[in-house]
Parts: sequence; structure tokens; C-alpha cells
Amino acid sequence: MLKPILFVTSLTLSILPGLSSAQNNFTSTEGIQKSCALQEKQNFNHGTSNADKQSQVICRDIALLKQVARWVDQLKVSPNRDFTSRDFDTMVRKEITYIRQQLGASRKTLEKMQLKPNEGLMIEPAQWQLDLNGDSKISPWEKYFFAVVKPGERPFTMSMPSDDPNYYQEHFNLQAKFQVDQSDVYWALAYHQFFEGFTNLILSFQIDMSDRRQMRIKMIDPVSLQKSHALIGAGLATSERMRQSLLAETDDQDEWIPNPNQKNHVFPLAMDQAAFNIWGKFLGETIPLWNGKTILAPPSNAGGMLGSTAKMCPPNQGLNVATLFKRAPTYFDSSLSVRYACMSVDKDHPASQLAKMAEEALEQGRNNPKSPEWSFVRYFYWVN
Ligand SMILES: [Ca+2]
Ligand SMILES: [Ca+2]
Repeated sequence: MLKPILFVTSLTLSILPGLSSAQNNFTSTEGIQKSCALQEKQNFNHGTSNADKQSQVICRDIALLKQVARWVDQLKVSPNRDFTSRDFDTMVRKEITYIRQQLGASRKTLEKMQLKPNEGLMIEPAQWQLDLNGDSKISPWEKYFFAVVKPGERPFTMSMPSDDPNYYQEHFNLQAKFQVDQSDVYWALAYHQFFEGFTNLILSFQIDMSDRRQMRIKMIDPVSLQKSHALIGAGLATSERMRQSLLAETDDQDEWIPNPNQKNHVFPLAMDQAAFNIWGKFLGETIPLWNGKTILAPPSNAGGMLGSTAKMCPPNQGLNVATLFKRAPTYFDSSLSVRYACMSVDKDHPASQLAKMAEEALEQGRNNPKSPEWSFVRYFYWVN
């Protein structure tokens, strides 16, 4: 009796991986189209394996991206130029609420995901060629939307994605492929937590024009505001978990973000030990500040952004970021509106070193554009 059961089980097991690779194929354009069509049909709930779960997240995120691309296109057709009108507010709020909900669903799946070795999907981003804006054409910007830039290329521009195919041939690694591992899951999770946090932040406020003398910002949803604080805080914690998970990796094959010892990666930036150290130092200062354990109290003679932050609080006091979110009043109409979150620096709430760190990094960057501190600004964009 046992033998046939074992036989059937092993047969099933030998067929199953084949089956799931046909369903969860992210290394070809046809593969991703089929995999995501299947997920979409089942409301991104198809299957229970870790491969299926990764597929659910990727396909849900892509469907969201498509929805946003269509929404933006629609906006271009019938632009509503009165940004302060109630109609505009309702329209934007509806869209951001949808984005928040979809990001939240992917975030919850990622939170529970713990990949064992080789459970990660193989990914070839340049093969993800999809009609994102729904005009039944795959334009060059859509064809290369997911392609990874070559190492050393400028990772950030404020312009719209280019529509020139030569640009992509020249600047992108169109052969890039990698296998997802747990560190990469943390990477994706941190992004989802940050973006969902930002959507909550935006939805907490509304532009208020009821006082004709001045435009005010009105806080309309304290629950959403606290949720944004919690999610961004969770994103910072995930970022630290990712950093440690990356450093603990001992293999070196088909990597996405590399640790200082890994060479076989397709990440646009090399991550040496100095970059990991600065990343750790930055998080080590940011996390307690975010959680209200340290206080943002820049010297009152500081210039620029730091200086104006300093002037928001009375002398010898600083901002408690956690209080800023937890006790927000209804109206914000001047920089003094944040005074409710000011507190004295004391033994239990020392001044954060983050402002000093940022200032030093900027200073070093000015003197030496190749310094690791300066590069960190670039890392921050890619690594979060
Ligand atoms: Ca298109
Ligand atoms: Ca890795």
C-alpha cells in the first residue's frame, strides 16, 4: 500500500515543479503574460506555494501599474486644471485609495513570505514587455519599462521614460536576470511599506479653502496618519533586516542586490562594505528618530532646510517625529503649526545625530564627489 502512495506522491512532485514553472514564468514575455493572466483571473489568489505567492505580488503590482498608466492617460484627455476643486480632490483621492488597497494586498503577501533556498523565481526584467497604458501597442518605453540600467549609469532622472529604442540598447543591461531570494523579498517589502505609508500620508490630509484669506492643510483622517507612521517605520525596520540578510548571504549566483563579496549580480550599483556601513549608520539614526526615541533638534544657526526645521520649535527644543504623527491637530497653516510636537531634549530623549550626519555627508560630497557618503544618496534611490 505504501509503495503506490509513494510512487504517486513522487510522480506528483516531479510533475508539479514543471507545472508551476509554466504558470510562474517570469523569464519570457509570453511567460509573464500567461502567468499574470492566470493570476488576474483569480484575483491574484491563484495557488499557495511560495512561487505562486511571488507571482501574485508581481502580477498584482503590474496590474496596478497598468491601472495607474491608464488613469494618467485619461487625465491627459480631460484635464481638470483646478487642483483645489472638490471634484479634483475626489478623483485623486479615489485613485490613491485604490493604489493603497492594492499595495496593501501585495505588502501582506510579502510580509508572510519566507523563501527557502531556490524557492525564488527566476526573473528577466527586460522580457517583461507589456502594454501598460492599454492602447493595444507596446511602445518602446513600455517594452523597456522594467529593464535594468547598466552598472555605473545614472540611476535617476526626473524625465518621463524615453521612447527611443537606441537609448535602451546603450544604457540598459537587456540580458539581466536574477533569482529572487529572501533578501530581495525584504527589498520588495520595504518598498511596499514605504509607498503604502506615503499613500496613507496623502490621504490623511486635504487642502482646505474654507478660509478665503489663506489656504490651509486640514487633517481629515487620524487613523490613516498613524498608519502611515507605522508603515514607514516598518519599512525602515525591513530595510535594516534586508541589510543584515544581504550580508549573511554566502552563495553568489544570479543575485539582485549584491553584498560586498558577491560578484554575480545585475544590480546597477556595486555595494561595498563602506556602502553597507553607511546604510547601517543611517538606519541606526533614522529608526529611533522616527519612533520618537530621539529628537530632531538641529543647531539654531544651521542654514537651509535644517535651519528652518530648527526655527519650528522654541529654543532648546526639538521635534518628536512620533508625536508629529500621533497628535496632529486638524489644521496646519504655518510652520508654527507643528509646535505641538516640540519637546525638550533630555536624558530619555537625546538629540538625534541624523541632521549632523546628513550635513557631514553633504559636506564630504561637496569636497569629494566620489565619497561613499555622497554615493549613498544614489544608493538610497535604488536600495531604499
Ligand atoms: Ca501601450
Ligand atoms: Ca541575494
